[in-house]
Amino acid sequence: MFSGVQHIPLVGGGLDYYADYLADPQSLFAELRDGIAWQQPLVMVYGREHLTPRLVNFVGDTGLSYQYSGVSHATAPWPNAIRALRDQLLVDTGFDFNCALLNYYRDGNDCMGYHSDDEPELGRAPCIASISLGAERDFCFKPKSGATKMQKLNLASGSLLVMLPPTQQYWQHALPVRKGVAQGRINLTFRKLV
Ligand SMILES: O=C(O)CCC(=O)C(=O)O
Repeated sequence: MFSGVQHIPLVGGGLDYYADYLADPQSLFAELRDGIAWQQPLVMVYGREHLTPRLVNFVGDTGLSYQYSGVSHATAPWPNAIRALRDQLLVDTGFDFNCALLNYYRDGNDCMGYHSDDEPELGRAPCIASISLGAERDFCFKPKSGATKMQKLNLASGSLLVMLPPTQQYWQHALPVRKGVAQGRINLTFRKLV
């Protein structure tokens, strides 16, 4: 059982951070690293095709699809361990999720640029719950308005970060390159497609 939650207020939103949400993150990391059919889609950047700088997969309830890296992807069935986490998140946070985007950063060269999870199919004010496994990585936030400074959190293995509504409306987040990180990290972002 996790020890507690830290609330981080943001102007226009807020974060709940559970540093030790999972008891054995390393086993789940190994299970997912070896068991998920990871993909590396091509993405268009300034008119040129590039491989996405991380591996991904998308799981969830049957029949859903989600647009990432410019392409629509249908859900793969929930792996048992991730479905169990989805069920536990409903108990612990009160938020109900029907899919999860999985990201595998093989080392500190893999990354994700600034964006908001604000696609129309997530509804007007989505909640995003993000579980981290493996290497600790910096997670950066900046307001869309540019009004306040960038903020940084170090996401621990086994942690849960809940980005509360309406954070996606006003803030962007990113996982920058960290050249010194040799270990892999897996991130599960639970979402609700409406
Ligand atoms: O890996 C992370 O912690 C961030 C993932 C993320 O921003 C996303 O999937 O939209």
